[in-house]
Amino acid sequence: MVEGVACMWMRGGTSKGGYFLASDLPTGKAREQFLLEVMGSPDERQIDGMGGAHPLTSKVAVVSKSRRDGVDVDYLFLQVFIDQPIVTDAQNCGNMLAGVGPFAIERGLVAASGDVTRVRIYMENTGQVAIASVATPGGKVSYEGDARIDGVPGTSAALPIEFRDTAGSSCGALLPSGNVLDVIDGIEVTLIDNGMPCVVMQAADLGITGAESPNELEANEGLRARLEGIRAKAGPMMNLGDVAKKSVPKMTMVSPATSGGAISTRTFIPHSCHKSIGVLGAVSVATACLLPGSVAHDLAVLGAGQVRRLAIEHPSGELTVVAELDNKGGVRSAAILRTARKLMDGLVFARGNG
Ligand code: NQM
Repeated sequence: MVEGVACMWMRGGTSKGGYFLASDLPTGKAREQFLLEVMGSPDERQIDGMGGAHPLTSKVAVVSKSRRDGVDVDYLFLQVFIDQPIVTDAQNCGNMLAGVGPFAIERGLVAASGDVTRVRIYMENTGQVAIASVATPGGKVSYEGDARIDGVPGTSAALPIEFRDTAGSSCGALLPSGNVLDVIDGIEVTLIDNGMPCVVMQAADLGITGAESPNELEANEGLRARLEGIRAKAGPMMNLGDVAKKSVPKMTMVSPATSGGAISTRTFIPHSCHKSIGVLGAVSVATACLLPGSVAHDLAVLGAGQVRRLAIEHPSGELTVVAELDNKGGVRSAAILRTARKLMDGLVFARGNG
């Protein structure tokens, strides 16, 4: 690929990465190799590429016009590993999802209609649909606004996203082991997937308070080894098979909320500790909170009513999940608020080319 490839670099929620039209990218192994070179992987500093040397800034969204009924665009999320030559579609990303609606409108895949354009997005990684509401005053995407999300400085246009039917997105069932509580390596866990496969554990059971900073937790070698041991056993129990080279399941440790929210979290994704929490990870943790018998239920402040606002606290603030319950108390749909911003629109070059 001698010529550069059209690419928009965007912040989506608390993540950042490259947005491509599927038609602009090669396919199969050639696409993997191209994206590794674009990001500068494998290299822990990603010095020869665009990646930011952290899993949250080494992400790609591949977008195309959808042929599916009732859907505008298809979105494939790809995680580009930093220090290994791996590009995986084994997980979804609800943060990069926030940039997909604006990107689709900017590239002419979806026509803006009115002040807010609803973009129906099929998430190819998990086979589910999300609906993003994008600010389009005067028929153009606007990134300016007064919405604030924790983990991002300043304010931007509000970009609410609704999820339906996310249960069992990658694991085939909300509770893939069939249990609300399992025990792995002597630790009680709730194995759950409401959009993101997560192993939920009580922080206290792992000998931490749950108030530690991500840097402190990453420096705790004993904790990391314990989490990886649990993760390896949780993978097959969650129908994910051998997860040694996968970025799922995520490992979330919960403790009582400290700032008036529903619960406090610290999440390994799975080897670095998230500075906040993933969107679908937060939806899965909120769902665990609402399930009687889970490791999170008794620690959580749940409120009352058919619609619950659960502020999932994380190291840089909180992410509120608005969960609508069904008649059995399960989560029927979930909505979250994100923002996104266009950072760069141009051509990106693979190593040795251009
Ligand atoms: O859970 C991080 C992120 C994510 C994924 C991760 C995400 C989600 O913060 O929906 O957004 O867990 O790898 O972007």
